[in-house]
Amino acid sequence: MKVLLIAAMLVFSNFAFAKATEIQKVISISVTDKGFEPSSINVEPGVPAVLEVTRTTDETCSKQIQIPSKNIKLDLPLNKTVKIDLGKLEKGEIRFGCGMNMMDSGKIYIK
Ligand SMILES: [Cu+2]
Repeated sequence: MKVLLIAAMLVFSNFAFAKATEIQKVISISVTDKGFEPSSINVEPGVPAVLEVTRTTDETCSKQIQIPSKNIKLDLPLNKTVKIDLGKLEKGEIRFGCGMNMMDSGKIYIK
């Protein structure tokens, strides 16, 4: 009985994992000498999303990315992709910007 229960749990967790990875939305942006590209992104609500950010230039103040509404501030190493789990997106907007939260910025529109 115990074995059956464990087997059932394994099957279920594998199923849940497969489903979660299947519907995950990946949003890829770059930091270039023009800023965040793209800086305006549209996604549908209700989907777990991951933001992948790659800085490809040193000619920018955006050596960090900041997402104030999620209390996120991360270093962006040159030419390395940084993954940020945004969780399930609800209707609205998520603003992101450089480490100083100044000129370079962009928005994810969830609608
Ligand atoms: Cu800046």
